[in-house]
Amino acid sequence: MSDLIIWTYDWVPEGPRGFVRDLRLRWACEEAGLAYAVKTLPFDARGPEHLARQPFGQVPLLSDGQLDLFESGAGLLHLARKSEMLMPRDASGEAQALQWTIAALNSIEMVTVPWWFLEITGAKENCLTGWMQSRLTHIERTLQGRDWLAGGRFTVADLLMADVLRVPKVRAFGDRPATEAYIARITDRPAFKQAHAAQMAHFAAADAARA
Ligand SMILES: N[C@@H](CCC(=O)N[C@@H](CS)C(=O)NCC(=O)O)C(=O)O
Repeated sequence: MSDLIIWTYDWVPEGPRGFVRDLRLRWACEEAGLAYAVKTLPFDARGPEHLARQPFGQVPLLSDGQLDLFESGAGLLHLARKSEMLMPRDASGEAQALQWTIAALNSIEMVTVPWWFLEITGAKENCLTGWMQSRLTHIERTLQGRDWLAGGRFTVADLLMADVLRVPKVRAFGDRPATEAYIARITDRPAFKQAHAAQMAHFAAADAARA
C-alpha cells in the first residue's frame, strides 16, 4: 500500500472533466510508476476541514504519509523528487526542468486561465487576448527548435506545460503547429491516457452514485 494519496472532488459537472488538476498528479505517478490511491473531498460542501488543508477550497491535494500538499505544481515537484523519470538528476537538467515548470505556471497558465475564463463568461471583448497571443507565440518559437523543454528529454516540465496548453479554447486559438505537435505527442503518452481515463471513470462513477 502506497503512502501517496491524490485528493480530488467526489464529483464535478461535465465541463471540467478530463481537466481537473488531480490529473496532473495521477499522470506524474503513472509516468514514474509510483503507486497511489485516490480519495475525495465534497465538491458541493467545502467545509473547514477542506479549507484547513487547501486554503482556497480547491483540489488537488497530495498526501504523502503525514505530509499534505496543495498546489498541483508543488505536488508535481514533490513527486519529481521521487523519480528521475520526472526530473533529471544532473544539476543543469534539474535547473532547466524547474525553470520550465515555473514558466508553465507563472508565465503561461497565469495568462491562459484568466483568458479562457473571460471567454466562457462571454465577455464582449477579451482584453487579455493580446497578452496571451504574445506568450503563445513565444512558446511556439521555443518549440520549433526542440522536442522537450528541459534536459533534452521528457520531464515534469513537459507534463505541466502540455497540460496547461491542451485546454481546448487555448489549443484552438491561432495556428501554432509546433505547439500542436508538442501537445499531441505528449498527450499520446500511455501515462497521460491512463490518468485521463481514470479521471473520467472516477466522475462517471460519481454520476452513477448520485443517480
Ligand atoms: N493553482 C491551483 C489551482 C487549483 C484549481 O484551480 N483547482 C480547480 C480544479 S482543477 C478547483 O478546485 N476549482 C474549484 C474552485 O476553484 O472553487 C493548483 O494548481 O492546484
